[in-house]
Amino acid sequence: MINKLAASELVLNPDGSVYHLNILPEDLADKIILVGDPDRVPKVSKYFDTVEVKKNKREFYTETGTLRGERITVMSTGIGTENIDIVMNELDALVNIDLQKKEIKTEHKSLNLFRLGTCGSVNPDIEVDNLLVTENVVGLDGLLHFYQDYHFENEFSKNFMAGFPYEKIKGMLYFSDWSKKNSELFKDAKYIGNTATFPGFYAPQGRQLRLRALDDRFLEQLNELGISNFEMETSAIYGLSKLLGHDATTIACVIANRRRGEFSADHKKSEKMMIEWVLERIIK
Ligand code: R1P
Ligand code: URA
Repeated sequence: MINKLAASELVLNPDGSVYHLNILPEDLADKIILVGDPDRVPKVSKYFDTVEVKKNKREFYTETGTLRGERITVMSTGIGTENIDIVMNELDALVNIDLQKKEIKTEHKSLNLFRLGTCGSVNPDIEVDNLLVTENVVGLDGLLHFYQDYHFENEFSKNFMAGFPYEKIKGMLYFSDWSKKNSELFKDAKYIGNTATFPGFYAPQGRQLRLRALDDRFLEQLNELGISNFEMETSAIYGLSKLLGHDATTIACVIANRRRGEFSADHKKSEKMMIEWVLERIIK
């Protein structure tokens, strides 16, 4: 491992903040809520008692404050695992790299990450407008294959690989699971399930507008392999958290049941319920 990083590797803004997130180490709490939609940031921070930081660049909006005396950050990631690659590396740099010296710190700091997202269900029995916490995740986006030494295997991943019928895509798959440390907090969730993270919203999620998707039975096949739901970020959050030494959990409200063709009648209400449910559990 190279300890001194070149200016081209760890890019900083003129004020010393990390390039995309546009924040400084002191702007960040150790407990971080990640949301996809930038409009979800104030919907979370409105519950904070104080807000001391409000910064943004592109789709990355950050607010840091306190709730019941504890420091907490909420940050938007935008859509997709490419964005998560940026978010996870820059969050880690903020705590584990001396930005001024551009040197990796000898002491490692672990962050506690909670993704509050929306998702679609591939299990006909999962009711919309309920919460689902991700235990296992399969990434169909390929991101973790660009990192050396990433390997994760458990019973779920072995069974999934054994049954996955799409040879063209098989090489892109990778797996991870939730942080055991956080799992206790969410054990009373309505659904604890296995999530597929897709590299797109349309054909990768089986949607067909003017273009045909790979297979009409794609989502059904995934459900038969143990997948409950899907979205576009969790594989990268869980996979990079394992590599970087952080704890991560995804909680999502199910806004669509694709097998039953149903969409939430009021997904803003489910989003609010999710935010309150999670804040109650992560800040005592
Ligand atoms: C697609 O509409 C987006 O919604 C889901 C997907 O993962 C994707 O980012 O999550 P968010 O509601 O957190 O953005
Ligand atoms: N998020 C997704 O990525 N897909 C859906 O259908 C719903 C939420």
